[in-house]
Amino acid sequence: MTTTDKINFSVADAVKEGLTQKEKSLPSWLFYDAEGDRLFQEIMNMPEYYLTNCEFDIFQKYKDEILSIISADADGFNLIEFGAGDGLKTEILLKHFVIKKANFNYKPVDISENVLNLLQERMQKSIPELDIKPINKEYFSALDALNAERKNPMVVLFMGGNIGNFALPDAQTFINHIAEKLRVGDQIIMGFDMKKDPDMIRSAYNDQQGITRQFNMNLLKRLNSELEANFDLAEFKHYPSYDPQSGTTKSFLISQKEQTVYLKGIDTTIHFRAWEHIHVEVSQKFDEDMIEDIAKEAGLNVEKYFYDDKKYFADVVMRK
Ligand code: AVJ
Repeated sequence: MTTTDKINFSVADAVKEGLTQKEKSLPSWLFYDAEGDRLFQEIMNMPEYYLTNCEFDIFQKYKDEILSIISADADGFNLIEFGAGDGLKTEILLKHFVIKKANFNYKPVDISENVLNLLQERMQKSIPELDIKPINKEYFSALDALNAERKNPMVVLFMGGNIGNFALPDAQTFINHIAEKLRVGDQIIMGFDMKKDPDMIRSAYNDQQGITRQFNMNLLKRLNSELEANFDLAEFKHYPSYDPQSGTTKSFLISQKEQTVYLKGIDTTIHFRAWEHIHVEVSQKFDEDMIEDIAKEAGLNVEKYFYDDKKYFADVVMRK
């Protein structure tokens, strides 16, 4: 096998584009190779990573109120979920909706057929009565396909802190696009991580055991193996920041000296000044005013905030 045979071109393109810009950056989806998936699971078990339990608590506590706000004035609804993952959290809602004999179908959307198959298997085992129809498409084409055939209202679920991985203008564009495809009365339920004690936020992205550090450094390891790069991991450091004014957490990999790295797989040489950074992730935090503004701009009304006990996180219901 030659070098180029092994290379995943979307990774190669993203890395080349990100590292040859004036301000170096890498897209955060690059974190998630097999090792990155494993490390993220570990992050979720860290005491500092408060996000893990928030949505569980919210769904356990408010599943009934969530159902009534969804089905308030409809005979039935289509529940579309973007990025369901393993479905562990969604299952709490789905079980309750089925017990309450709500008239709905569940349509998880993912571009990975594998993810959908695992999810379907799991749900069929734990909730046999569930009407589940996975859609193996990109998010917005899935909404188009559903719009072509549906009568009942649609509820779009987008949970986790996932919207936070977009820079704010991109988050707005993403929500605008969903909203454009909704009909009047349709709803979105979206998870937002809220502004809180800045020290607590910084610790969540810099746990004591150093798992988040490993998660970030794994990006360079990945480039070393997939793109045959020669990053010396000891010469870079993980640095997370939080700006309470903007609510933006950013993670950086910082070059601790002037150095040159060669990525053989894409025949690219990258020069780093001492203390130059690579921006690798945004994790945006919100307050109610920000959410209100985003909703308004997208032509949506905020109907309800569902919070965990400590008000760290909100699942927000918005209606067109
Ligand atoms: C998966 C986007 C919710 O931003 O909190 C965790 C990813 N990065 N620790 C987040 C992540 C570092 C996480 N999300």
